[in-house]
Amino acid sequence: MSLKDQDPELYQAIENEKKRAKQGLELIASENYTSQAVLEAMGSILTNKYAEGYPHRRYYGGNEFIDQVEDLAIERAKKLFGAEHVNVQPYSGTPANIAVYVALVPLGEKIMAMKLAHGGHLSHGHKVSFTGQGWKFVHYGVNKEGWLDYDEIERLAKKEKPKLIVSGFTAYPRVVDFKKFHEIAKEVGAYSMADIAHIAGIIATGQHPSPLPFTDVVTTTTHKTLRGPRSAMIMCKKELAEKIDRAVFPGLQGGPHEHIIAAKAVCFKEAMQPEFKDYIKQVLKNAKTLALRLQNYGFELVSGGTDNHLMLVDLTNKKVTGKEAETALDKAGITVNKNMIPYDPRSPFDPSGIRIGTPAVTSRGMKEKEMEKITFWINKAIENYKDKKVLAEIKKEVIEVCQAFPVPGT
Ligand code: DSN
Repeated sequence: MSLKDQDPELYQAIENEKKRAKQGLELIASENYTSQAVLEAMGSILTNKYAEGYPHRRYYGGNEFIDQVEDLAIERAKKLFGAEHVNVQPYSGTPANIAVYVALVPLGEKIMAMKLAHGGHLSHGHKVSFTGQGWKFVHYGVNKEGWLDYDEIERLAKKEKPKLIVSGFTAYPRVVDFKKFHEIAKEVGAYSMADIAHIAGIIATGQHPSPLPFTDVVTTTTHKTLRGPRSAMIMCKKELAEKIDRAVFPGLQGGPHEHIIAAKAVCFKEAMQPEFKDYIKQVLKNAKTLALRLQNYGFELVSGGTDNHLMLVDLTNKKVTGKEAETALDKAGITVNKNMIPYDPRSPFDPSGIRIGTPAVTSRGMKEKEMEKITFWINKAIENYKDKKVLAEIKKEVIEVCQAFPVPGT
């Protein structure tokens, strides 16, 4: 029986979400739209199978085809990123990061990472995350202009002597010098780890310097710029393979989600195609256009611009808070997220900024012309953030333009 017939209530919720996706502009920097093929693999019968263990070393019978699926995902990921070893089983980004910490750093020992308020991640040792409770994190930040200061990071590493140094960020709009991070780690006898979740697609297509092969461990989610299923993986040097694999299973996880692993294999193949490289090129062009146009409207961008798919807008001079801007834009059919800016005097619940990204709108085929239109709407919505009528008018225009840009998979 079809979902529609068997469970109309749930079916309707999905249809509503489809409509929301089609009628709105998705500018959340970590979101994207997967292909039909990725969706198909995720919805396949592979979800039925238990496959605890690793390919050709399982705790259950009947895994000959599951092994083929996982082998394909591993081989493709290795090729795509030039990795020595890949574990495709982590369920998501945070569990992947925890698995690395478990594998390489005894509980209670020191790890260094970027603070959340400056563009890090909860799983990089924030106190409300288990990571911040299980290990002793020391945090670096960006300078007053919003840039990483490698001399300062080196000074802190020498003083604190962590066992692991984490690079990779969720709200840093500039190129990251992964080589420098690795060198600092080696200087103090630490492992180097890069969490490339946000920029994985940019790295895979050679449009941002890669942390591989020199970084000891690289984690990534697979659903952001990489445009795959909501999941993650860990890449590492051969000599760390056993530790990492053991930390994932049996250390932290049980049965792998082979339907999602299949979808990752599909995504890795897609990411090797010339069309994907062109897609990422456009993501970057769109981000540059959006950033420049916002600046023309008097918006201040942390670090003064962007080199990647995202930008951080400091709304202080606009006399609007991040929460007010997010709410107003929502009403106008434009989805962004409120975000702390470095040295933010406000709270995470109502910070001074918003984060904007172009991966999702670019997957719909939008280009520079649409980015200009989008900045016009963003400016208008923020200038009139209390005016329901203006926001409703913008929403109407947004819906009209969106009709010409189908959402993949809907
Ligand atoms: N939620 C992701 C982001 O938006 O960057 C990180 O987990």
